[in-house]
Amino acid sequence: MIERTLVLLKPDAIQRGLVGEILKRFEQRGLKIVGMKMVWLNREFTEQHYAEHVKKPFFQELASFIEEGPLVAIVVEGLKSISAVRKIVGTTRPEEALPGTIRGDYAHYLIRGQNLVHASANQKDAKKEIKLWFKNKETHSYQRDDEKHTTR
Ligand code: DAT
Ligand code: MG
Repeated sequence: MIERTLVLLKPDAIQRGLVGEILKRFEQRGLKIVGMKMVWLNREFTEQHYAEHVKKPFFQELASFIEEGPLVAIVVEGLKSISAVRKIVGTTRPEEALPGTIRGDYAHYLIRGQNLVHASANQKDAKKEIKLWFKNKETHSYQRDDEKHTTR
């Protein structure tokens, strides 16, 4: 099933100059970027995005980090993209993430939630998060020229 999922290149990815490196991993896999923008969060929006974590002990640190600078939000489309993207991203704790994953290649310590990327966890979250982050007009259905080679 063709799905869409929300991915955030968190402020640490921008500060460390890893935006291109991270985008490349989705692009070269044949997953399609159908929405993209730079956003600087305020607390109200952070609480909406991380509603499930607002009461957790790590939330204040996570929120202060995610609001510290701009991030890049993208929508990624493709076959089973929700679970595929989570695999490309790796486990929440970078020290447990497999080499070859984004977190496993570029992070090791989880400091203030700095693990480079957010990716929707399941279909319900993906739907909710894309609606929160992108207006309908800000996502685009289009064909990539390489699809005749990479897509069934
Ligand atoms: P994920 O981002 O892998 O979906 P999550 O939804 O459980 O993980 O948590 C959201 C973010 O919060 C996560 O990327 C990093 C931070 N975080 C999660 N658990 C944490 C913890 N125990 N201590 C510090 N930060 C944590
Ligand atoms: Mg999550």
